[in-house]
Amino acid sequence: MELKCTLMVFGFFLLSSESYGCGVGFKTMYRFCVDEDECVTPSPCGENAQCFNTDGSYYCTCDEGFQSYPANFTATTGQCEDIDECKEDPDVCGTKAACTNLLGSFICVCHSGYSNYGNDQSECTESSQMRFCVESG
Ligand SMILES: [Ca+2]
Repeated sequence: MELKCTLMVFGFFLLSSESYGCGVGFKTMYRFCVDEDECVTPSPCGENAQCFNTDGSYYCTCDEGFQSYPANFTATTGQCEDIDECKEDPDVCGTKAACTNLLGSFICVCHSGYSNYGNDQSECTESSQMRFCVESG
């Protein structure tokens, strides 16, 4: 009878330690509490974000072109949203172009006669070809 009671207590101890012994962010492995890697796929950070596993927790940061408040967040405290570069900086493309916001990016479309020479995110200057025509014509 005494042995049976001891086994029951021991069994309860094992059960409880496996179910409740480890805090949030940890899991039981061979009766030890080890860090749980929350960043395994699917990532809790959602799209357009990077997940960083830490001891007992994790955090997310946004990819370039996206932002969140706060900058470091978890699935319950934030998410990444596209930065509207055209709104944030109305002069980002200068006065010789139209700015178009894209998901995670933006593009400057030059007015006629102006060019940013293949760098779609820079200000447009007077096209050298145009200048040549004006100068020679
Ligand atoms: Ca954008």
